[in-house]
Amino acid sequence: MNEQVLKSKFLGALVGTGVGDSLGAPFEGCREVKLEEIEAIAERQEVLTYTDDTHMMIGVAESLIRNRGFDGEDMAHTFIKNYELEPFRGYGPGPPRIFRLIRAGAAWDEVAQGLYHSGSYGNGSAMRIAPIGVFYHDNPAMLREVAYKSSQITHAHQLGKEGAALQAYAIALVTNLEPGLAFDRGDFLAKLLSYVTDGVYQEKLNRIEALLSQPDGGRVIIELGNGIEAFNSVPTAIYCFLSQPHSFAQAILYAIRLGGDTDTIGAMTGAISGAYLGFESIPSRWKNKLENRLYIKELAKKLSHPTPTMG
Ligand code: AR6
Ligand code: MG
Repeated sequence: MNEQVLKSKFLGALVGTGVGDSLGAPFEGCREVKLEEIEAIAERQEVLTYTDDTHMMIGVAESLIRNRGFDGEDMAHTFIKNYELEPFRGYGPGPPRIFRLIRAGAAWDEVAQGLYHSGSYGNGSAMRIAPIGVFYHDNPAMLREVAYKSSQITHAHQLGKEGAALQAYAIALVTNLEPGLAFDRGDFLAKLLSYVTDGVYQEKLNRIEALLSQPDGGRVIIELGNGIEAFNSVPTAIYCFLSQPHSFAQAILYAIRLGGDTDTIGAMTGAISGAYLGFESIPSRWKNKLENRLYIKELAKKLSHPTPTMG
């Protein structure tokens, strides 16, 4: 693939996360969201402010760039440093507890196991995964390993780790596709299905094709979910991307209209759509207002240069 196209996809995945997150944030927890309201609120805001989703995605990118690949200890401490600087980003209850324990000396790859008895299956490790998805886009085995290990820092439950790997793989698959060519939905879903190892995700992925053939937002919420659990949001984000694969704006708006965990489902849909369609597909009215956009773009550019060296 042409280097410029690939770079645009890295930019699209990272900026797409930020735009989806910040557009969805005002509607977190809402039951039904009106299209006009999403556009109106975005228009009224001078800056589109992001939440923990993008804040942690930035931490993932910073650590990958610094180490030219994954380093768990460094990524954990990057999360902690960023959290301590900006604790107001709307973090879920789990990560700050983990950060305090690591600060007190706990091992970065063991501490999260103790949360909620068997580790968290919240969507917090999938929402931040875009830099890993694009960075390891041509190495599915390493992608899985790094997705799991990066999740282990805060989300050690198997369903949390698997959700992160599934979201990362969806991003990787579309990063490898030329946006101008026909999109083969069946092939994309088949690849995702054969990648996931958990029955909960397989079952949800199996429902997507039927839901796409008879679009009904209510059924999407019932069958795929719109909650904070990874298994109730990662398959939904994949659905939202597939509902509008050729329009970043339409995919994001669809995701937010479902209500529920709108910032995170928006962020994850934005990551996939942006990685497929590239930076140019993200409407200027949104991306030009994204908080910290120059820094996020710089991270995406740096990430698109080095070659992965470590798993
Ligand atoms: N058993 C029961 N409930 C669980 C379990 C479990 N094993 N794991 C998670 N939960 P957390 P996040 C529930 O705290 O994933 C922010 O708004 C539990 O109720 O790990 O980083 C983000 O933007 C727990 O409080 O946080 C995301 O939208 C909740 O899942 C969202 O929060 C979240 O898990 C998730 O953030
Ligand atoms: Mg959030």
